[in-house]
Amino acid sequence: MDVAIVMGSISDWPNIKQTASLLEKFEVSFSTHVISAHRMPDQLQEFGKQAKHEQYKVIIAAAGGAAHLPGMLAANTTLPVVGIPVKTKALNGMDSLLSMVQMPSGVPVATVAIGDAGAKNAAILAAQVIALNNPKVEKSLEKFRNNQTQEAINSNDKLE
Ligand code: RP5
Repeated sequence: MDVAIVMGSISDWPNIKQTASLLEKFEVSFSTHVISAHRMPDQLQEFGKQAKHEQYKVIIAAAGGAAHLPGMLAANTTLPVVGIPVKTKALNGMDSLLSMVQMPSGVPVATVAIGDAGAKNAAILAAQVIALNNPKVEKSLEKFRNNQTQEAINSNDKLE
């Protein structure tokens, strides 16, 4: 598998299944995992340490609240980690966003937007990395971009 999608809780899945759907569309191979940083700290560390050995090329990590999952995965691997801040009830995901994007110097988490846009952009960003060495994925991405452009152009027809 090229990409690992890791989420902190099964409660993240309704948001994160959009990431999985887009990776499928781009024909990027991936696996999905629930690994809670605070409820499964040993498993989290093990996953990060083994990720390169498992041949993953990118890790997508989604979490909400005090969202240490992506940062702790990044601390245990030199693979690129894309963080998705899950929208929370208490603070609308600002907590998730800041705890990912404000990683101290030395261990980056490539943080995307809160919620749906982030879930989709994480898949696109991961596919762009995979496309560097995979012409089939590169083609899928080009098609996706062209369709998106065409839809935006066509939306002019809806103006009165
Ligand atoms: C985080 O805490 C998860 O990523 C989730 O977004 C949030 C709440 O988890 P649950 O209490 O719903 O399992 O670890």
